[in-house]
Amino acid sequence: MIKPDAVANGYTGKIIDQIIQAGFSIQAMKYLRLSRESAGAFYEIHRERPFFNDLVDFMTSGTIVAAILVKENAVADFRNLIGATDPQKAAPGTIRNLYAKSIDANAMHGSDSDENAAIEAGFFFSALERF
Ligand code: FUP
Repeated sequence: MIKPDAVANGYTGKIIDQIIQAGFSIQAMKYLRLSRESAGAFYEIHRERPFFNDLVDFMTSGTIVAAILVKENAVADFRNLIGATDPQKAAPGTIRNLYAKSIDANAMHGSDSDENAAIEAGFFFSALERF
């Protein structure tokens, strides 16, 4: 998922190019804007954390791009491509290092396991949009 800060700052094309150059293929992709309810559901695991309301505010602040990406070892390779959650700690050349400004507005989301990738794909895309 390309988050609202990166879309609003005009980085969508550069980020998609970096993802493709890194060997991922795009199985499905769309622009959308999350409701508060859907953003809260997506980040349900963080509901009790102090930053939850700010996270929902941010994730509903603008358009996002959701995608299903395919690659061998995709979860680990994608997390390496996007870099650490805090952009100050993200390695040089990673998407968060290049395009994110803060830990809350950090440009990208990547699934943290194959299991969550399947759940998150189902969150954004109907069976008709996947194969
Ligand atoms: P990541 O898997 O790298 O997206 O990181 P987390 O699942 O730990 O966090 C999800 C989102 O919560 C982050 F992208 C931004 C937000 N967050 C904060 O705003 N503050 C924090 O201290 C940690 C996370």
